[in-house]
Amino acid sequence: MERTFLMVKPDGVQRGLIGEIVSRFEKKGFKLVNAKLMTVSRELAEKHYEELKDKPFFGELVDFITSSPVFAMIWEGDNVISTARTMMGKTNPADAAPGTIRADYAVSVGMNIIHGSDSPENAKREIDLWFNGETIVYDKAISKWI
Ligand code: 3AN
Repeated sequence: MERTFLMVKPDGVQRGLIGEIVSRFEKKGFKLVNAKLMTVSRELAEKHYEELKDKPFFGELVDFITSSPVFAMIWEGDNVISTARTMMGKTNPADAAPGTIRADYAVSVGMNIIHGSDSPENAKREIDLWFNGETIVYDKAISKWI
C-alpha cells in the first residue's frame, strides 16, 4: 500500500482550510494514517526543501513555512502519491485545473495552500523526516468501509 506526505501550509491553516482539505482526501477514499498541527523549525524546513536550495525563492519559502503552524499528514491508498498531486493541482494556481485544491483556494505560487510528495522516493524521505516513519495502525475491521 502506497503512502504520501501531505501538508496544509501556513496560508491554508490560517484560512481555516484544514477541514476542507482533509475532507477531500477522506471522501476520495484515502486513509489518514498520521497527522499533527505543528510549528516548523528552520532546520526541518531547510531539510524538507533541500532540492530547492539553489532557487532564488528558497529563503522566502523557508521564511513562509516557518512563519506559523502547518498541518502535517500521512495518507495511504492505491496510487496516493500521484492522485494527491492531481487533486492538489499545478504548483502555480493560475495553471491548476478547475476543481483542484490550488485552483479552488489559491492565487499565488508562493502561498499555494498545500504540499504533497512528488515521487515514491520523496514520499519515503518526507514521511521519515516529519514523522520518523511512524504511522497509526487501524483495526482491520475499519478497512471494509473504505
Ligand atoms: P510543488 O509544491 O508543486 O511540488 P515545487 O516543489 O516546485 O512545487 O516547489 C515547492 C514550493 O516552492 C511550492 N509549493 C511553492 O510554494 C514554492 N515555489 C515554487 N516555485 C516558486 C516561485 N517561482 N516563486 C515562489 N515560490 C515558489
